[in-house]
Amino acid sequence: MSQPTEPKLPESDIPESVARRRMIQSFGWFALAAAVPVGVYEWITHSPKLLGVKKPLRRVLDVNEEVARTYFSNTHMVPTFSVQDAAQKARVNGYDGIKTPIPEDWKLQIDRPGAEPLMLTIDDVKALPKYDMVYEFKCIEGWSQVQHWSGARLSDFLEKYKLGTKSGNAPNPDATDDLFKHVGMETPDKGYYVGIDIESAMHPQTLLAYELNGEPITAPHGAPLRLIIPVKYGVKNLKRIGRIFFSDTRPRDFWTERGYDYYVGL
Ligand SMILES: Nc1nc2c(c(=O)[nH]1)N[C@H]1C(S)=C(S)[C@@H](COP(=O)(O)O)O[C@H]1N2
Ligand SMILES: [Mo]
Repeated sequence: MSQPTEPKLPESDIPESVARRRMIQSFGWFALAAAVPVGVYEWITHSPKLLGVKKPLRRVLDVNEEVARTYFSNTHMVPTFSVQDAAQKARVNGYDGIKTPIPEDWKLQIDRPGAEPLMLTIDDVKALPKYDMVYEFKCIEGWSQVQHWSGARLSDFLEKYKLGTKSGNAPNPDATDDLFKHVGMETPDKGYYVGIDIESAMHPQTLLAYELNGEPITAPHGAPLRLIIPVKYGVKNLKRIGRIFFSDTRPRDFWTERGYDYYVGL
């Protein structure tokens, strides 16, 4: 197997908005989630003096509640396009974990705390409401393409199968402590694997996708089921999902092990 050599995006090529968001990320997603909707980010950056002023504890609690709501409402949406704008032929990139034939007995394995793993079929995923996502897929190698994917929202999936929580209940905006911090996914042969923060996993535009351009996904694009996560670069969009699990520690990540940023958000 040849050494993977996805070139790292030079810092100077990173748009200012991305650089700023990265800075905010290091400050913490919770801070961003809390700050943007209530204008606190502006307040902090433009009125540093006020930071020294003691605020009633109640205000802090309000902000915490805002965090919990935002966690679920996920107001930041990636721009979408009409179906006609999608490339007729989607580009293929990356074969790690999909070099062997798709296992004939393929099932989607979902690990759960204190319970047997769920073993699901593609029909189980198709039973959920179907969404189309036409958006600009971006690879850190420097290419992008408007692509049309369809599938079930990962958030609907977690809700239906009561996943991502320590209690075994469905995710609940009033109990974010109950949520695991990360989702891990890997191919059936474990040749490719990603870790994703739960906020991005539960974003309304994140799909368990089974169609590309209205047709079942082909093997090179990740049949029978792949992750489409528009708030992340291509690397996190794992093809041929075999297993999904949840944890509070970062799941291992193929490209992070090869020197990439873990978060790789847009
Ligand atoms: N299993 C697996 N998934 C993967 C990869 C891979 O090598 N193996 N490459 C990633 C990268 S770097 C990109 S850009 C996208 C490309 O998806 P595509 O081939 O459908 O264009 O898949 C991602 N998911
Ligand atoms: Mo990529």
